[in-house]
Amino acid sequence: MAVLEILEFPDPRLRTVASPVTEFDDDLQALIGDLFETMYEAQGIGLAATQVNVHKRLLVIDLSENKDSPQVFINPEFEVIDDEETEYDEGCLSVPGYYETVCRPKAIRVTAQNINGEQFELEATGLLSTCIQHEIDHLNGKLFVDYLSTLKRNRIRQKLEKEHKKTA
Ligand code: GNR
Ligand code: NI
Repeated sequence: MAVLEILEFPDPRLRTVASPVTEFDDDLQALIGDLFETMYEAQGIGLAATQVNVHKRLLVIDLSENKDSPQVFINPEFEVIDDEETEYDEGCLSVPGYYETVCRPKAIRVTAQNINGEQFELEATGLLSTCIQHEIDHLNGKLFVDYLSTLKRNRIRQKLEKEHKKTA
């Protein structure tokens, strides 16, 4: 397993729309292992393949305190089942150091495939709902900063670009 580099906003590669996973093979297993290792190392609760420059429709989540409840979603789709909105202070490993309130639909029904290609379905509310929507946005080239005002987004972009120049 390996810790992979996480792309940071405003890297244009984060805008790539990911393609469906079609092969449920050893390479996919290895990629999923790397995604978890990268997410745990970065102390995130979720990670989309897009963030490590792999443009496949695949994401991992672990919301547990002890980091012992890994969840994998391959080719995920969701529908809104309660369009009441909830607010959450969102952060993103691709926008390090910034937290902003984002409104999203409260309850969703998710369908996805597991590591063996088997279809499953679940309903999510709360942080799981927010996190799945945040990760599926990544697969579509979207970031949480896109929900903020242009002014806020540009401020964050400028500050991160400055950081990147320092460490480049
Ligand atoms: O670690 C993460 N925390 C988080 C907090 C609130 C809403 C969404 C997230 S996801 C984020 C990890 C990440 O960037 N996933 O794409
Ligand atoms: Ni993110």
